[in-house]
Amino acid sequence: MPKARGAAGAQGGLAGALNAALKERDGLWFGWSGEEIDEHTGEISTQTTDGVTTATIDLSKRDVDGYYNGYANATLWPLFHFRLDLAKYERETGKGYERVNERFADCVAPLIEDDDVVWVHDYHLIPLGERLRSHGIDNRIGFFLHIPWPATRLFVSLPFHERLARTMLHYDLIGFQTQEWLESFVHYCIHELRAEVDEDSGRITLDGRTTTARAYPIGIDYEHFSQLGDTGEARQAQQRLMSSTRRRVAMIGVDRLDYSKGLPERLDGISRFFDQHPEKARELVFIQIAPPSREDVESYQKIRAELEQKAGQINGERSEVDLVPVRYVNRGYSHAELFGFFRAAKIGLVTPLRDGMNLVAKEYIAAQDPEDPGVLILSRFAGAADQLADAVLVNPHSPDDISHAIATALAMPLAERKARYEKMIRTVRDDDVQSWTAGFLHDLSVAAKDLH
Ligand code: ADQ
Repeated sequence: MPKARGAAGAQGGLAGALNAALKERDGLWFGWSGEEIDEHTGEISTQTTDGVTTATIDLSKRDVDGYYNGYANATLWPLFHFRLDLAKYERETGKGYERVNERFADCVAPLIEDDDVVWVHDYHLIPLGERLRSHGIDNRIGFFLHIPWPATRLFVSLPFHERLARTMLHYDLIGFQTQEWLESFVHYCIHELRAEVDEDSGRITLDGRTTTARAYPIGIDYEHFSQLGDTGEARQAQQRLMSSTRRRVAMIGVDRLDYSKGLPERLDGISRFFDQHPEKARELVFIQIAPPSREDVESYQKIRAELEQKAGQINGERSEVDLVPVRYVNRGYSHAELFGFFRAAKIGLVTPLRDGMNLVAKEYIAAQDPEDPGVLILSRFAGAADQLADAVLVNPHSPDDISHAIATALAMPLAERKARYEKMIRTVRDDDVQSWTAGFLHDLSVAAKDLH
């Protein structure tokens, strides 16, 4: 069986999802080590653990500033999350992005063998497929975008948008999280690139090359995650939360500290809820777990300060000697501990302003007690809302909507909680990360047949 070749940017939320897929296929993971060095050397370090070989290169400080902190995280990330107000357009960082993708192609091309399937992940590496083609690699190459693809009207604000979009068409298969992001991409291809599109099969043809674009909603590793529930670590975490909240209802949010996750807006919604139901301040505790991320990017420092200020304000207004309504925790926890916290929390608040998918929503459902499940409040702008339509769906920009959803969740009878949970757990369990990987890799092999 051909080995799988994976490539991804610095490890993040999606690393866990991919490891399982690589393990099964004797795969090789290639990417940035996360380390900075003075000058780029192109030296590759490899390490094999549990059947997965990891090959990484270090990047120079200049490359990290331009490519990672600059173009990937201060240009593409905000733009693709519909935040034109935060997107920075700098030629220098754009050049850094292209330079580093070329470096990656240089380093990984010699590691690719004839039968290998190459799977490139995410916005850090959009041009990598096209760069590999220029190195003579004609293997099957697929690309998966973990974040949204923005509407054409937003995407065209990116200088050289056409150059970036055209590189996408060098992949054999392009995967998006949802139909909506797929449709935005197809719309761009039709109206800006004048590509020929067969919407039924997802085939896009331009300049004699054909690629297939489809939606593949990512799932969680359900089996592994649910087994964590039996560990002492999960039970202790659950106990810890329950005993510290006593008879109050615990409501939980777990996110990377990122402006796309809608955290200040969530606190505005909670504040509105307490304004409208002051008596509930004694009955409800909100726990927000949000470890800092991307701290070298300015907009991330701002969000941290804003959140601290808003949490402080609610607590200043509503605290009593024996009660603090908002607990804001600035650190990460293990998945086992998160399982325990999710199980103890009767309401899960997942309210991103925009999110490719959002795995926290699926983990919250997976951690519930089937006999007494909690209620998921979910943003309609998260990719996950398509599959989890039985959550209480909200507009995360509206404090009134969030407040109303909290009141609905608190009052929801057991029978309705169970009915909603039963529908949602089915998709979380069945559409897991293993079936996501198998589906993508199957289509990649079929999509490629015509070309190879
Ligand atoms: P992320 O933006 O990182 O990922 P998400 O899907 O919510 O977002 O989370 C990924 C993982 O990180 C989850 O397993 C979660 O438990 C963990 N995590 C998040 N916050 C945490 C915290 N405070 N402490 C500990 N762990 C935490 C990107 C896209 C998403 C998409 C994923 C996968 O932005 O839309 O769902 O990739 O494709």
